[in-house]
Amino acid sequence: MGYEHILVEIDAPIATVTLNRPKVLNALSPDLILELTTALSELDADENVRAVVLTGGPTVFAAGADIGDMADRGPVDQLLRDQTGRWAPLAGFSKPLIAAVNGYALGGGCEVALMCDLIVAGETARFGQPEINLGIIPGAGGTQRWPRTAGKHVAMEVMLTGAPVTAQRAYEVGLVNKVVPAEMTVEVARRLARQVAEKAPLAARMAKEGVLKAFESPLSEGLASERKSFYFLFATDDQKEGMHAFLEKRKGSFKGR
Ligand code: DAK
Repeated sequence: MGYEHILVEIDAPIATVTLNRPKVLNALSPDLILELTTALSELDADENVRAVVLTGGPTVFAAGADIGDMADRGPVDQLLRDQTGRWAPLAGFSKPLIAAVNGYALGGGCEVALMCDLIVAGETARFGQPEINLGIIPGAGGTQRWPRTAGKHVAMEVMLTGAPVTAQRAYEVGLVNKVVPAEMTVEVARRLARQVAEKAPLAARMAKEGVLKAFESPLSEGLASERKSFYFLFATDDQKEGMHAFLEKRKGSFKGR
């Protein structure tokens, strides 16, 4: 399918999705969100793709939801447009998803980055939730994912002041994995994606599921779930391949089976 607001490049085993509305700093219009979630659903189903990089390109990640599109809407408009599952293909993406962030990641843009599994930030990156300046609050998980990632007080500061944090501060509070020169952001994220894509895909999937489960469940439930995934992986060809490859002193070749 051809897209108007995003670019999708597949270079198996990785893919890169680039948000592409530069004139409005990649503001997340409903059309862009639909294209993004459609593309992610397709990439999730494509067995040749094992990890995905999501970026806004060299200067901006995304300045948030499209304010022009929201300004005169009422609560019922929001409710009806926010159909269940609007963000599900992103939040529920089963493969490793790596955000490559340069420049602003604000509002919904920051929430999109927070839904990714790893974040590579260029030195120019700024992460923030400025919704309070518009008389609203985050609506795509910001109030929940910030404290779970960076802790209560950083989350409060970001929500209540509306001021973004720098890439360096985001790194220090554990929001991002790496800070790199801005011109390297996408390349470093792709390198990371290729590294992850070499691993056994089902193990990567279960590892991701396990970590996300930690945010949703009591410890005992998370541990029980982890154990079941662990047992399950012994039914895969890739577990046999991985262990025999180790014993035979060669690199494992994983098929996702
Ligand atoms: N929406 C629409 N247009 C935007 C935009 C946005 N979020 N951000 C920037 N633009 C446009 C500007 O209007 C400007 O357009 P022209 O004037 O050239 O036509 C162009 O992009 C360049 O922006 P600036 O001239 O302002 O550029 P600066 O470098 O001076 O400033 C800035 C960059 C990022 C600091 C500034 O543009 C800014 O403050 N932008 C707004 C950031 C913001 O408030 N973001 C939060 C939006 S609220 C939901 C879930 C989530 C959400 C909503 C619903 N549901 C579940 C239903 C999320 C809400 C939000 O994200």
